[in-house]
Amino acid sequence: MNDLILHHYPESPFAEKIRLLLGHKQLAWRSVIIPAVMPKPDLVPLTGGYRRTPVLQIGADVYCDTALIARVIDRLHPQSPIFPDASALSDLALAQFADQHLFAAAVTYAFQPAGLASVLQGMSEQQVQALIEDRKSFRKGGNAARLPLPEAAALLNAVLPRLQAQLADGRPFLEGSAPRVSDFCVYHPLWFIERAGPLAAILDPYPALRGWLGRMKSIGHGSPEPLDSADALRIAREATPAIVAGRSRREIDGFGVGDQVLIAATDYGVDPVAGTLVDADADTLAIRRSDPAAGDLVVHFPRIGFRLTAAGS
Ligand SMILES: N[C@@H](CCC(=O)N[C@@H](CS)C(=O)NCC(=O)O)C(=O)O
Repeated sequence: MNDLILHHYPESPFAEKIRLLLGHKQLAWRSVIIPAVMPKPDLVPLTGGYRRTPVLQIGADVYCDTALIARVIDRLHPQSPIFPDASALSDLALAQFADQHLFAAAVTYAFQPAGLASVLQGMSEQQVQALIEDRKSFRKGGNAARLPLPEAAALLNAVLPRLQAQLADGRPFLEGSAPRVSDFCVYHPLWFIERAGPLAAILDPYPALRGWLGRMKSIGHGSPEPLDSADALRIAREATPAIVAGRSRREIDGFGVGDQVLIAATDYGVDPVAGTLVDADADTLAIRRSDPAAGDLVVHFPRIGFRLTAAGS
């Protein structure tokens, strides 16, 4: 019941961030492959509407967004911590920068015509069209526009030499001898660029960076075992959500435990999730909800990057 169940698909960079973290912790985990486009009929009953990739399920607890998923895995499996100093602002800042800006630049860069064939390898013409249509509606209502190519290239040209410089003293990882959260967050956008055929040459002038990419890749994915999505729903139905602390932030957000609320990402994939607020602190929000297929659940979100509103608003 306490198995870590990752709902993901192989081509997702954010999923790769978490697969690699599971490898870093040398964990066994269950792997549910979900569709890359809507509909996601066995995922949405778990999340209540959130559709982004990946999602972590532990019994009847569902964790959305890799910023939170990474913290949860680090807390439950504290060996080789990637947040050795939980209050360090530098970890949070570099992680957010990479997940948001470096990722956006990598996607625009890799989706140039010269990279498309490699990035979309194995997909039929029909699947490619479905992906394009899906991603248009995915961005609707969010505050993150797609980054134009000149800006994406400018960002990469500013960041890549700095990563090279940071690693040039021979340190194995960005902050020293062991990987921290920033390594995983910087890795997944560059992993995506590496998959973009001839466009991956943008990494060639940076040998220390290439060496670091190889070290990160060799961490591997731990020990995944396939799990059917119907079994993941059954596991949720048969489990009881972990008791959450029940903290309230009424004085800050205007909401308290017991309120009916909606929670939605602000950048893209903004589908709201409705439920009863059960926990809220500076870093996390959690709501309780029920679903006929998945039973009673608690769905958890990071606080940063999510909007909390009253149900019916
Ligand atoms: N901030 C989110 C971003 C996740 C994200 O952008 N995931 C992409 C895949 S890499 C996605 O959801 N794409 C649409 C989909 O899979 O339906 C996180 O850290 O989990």
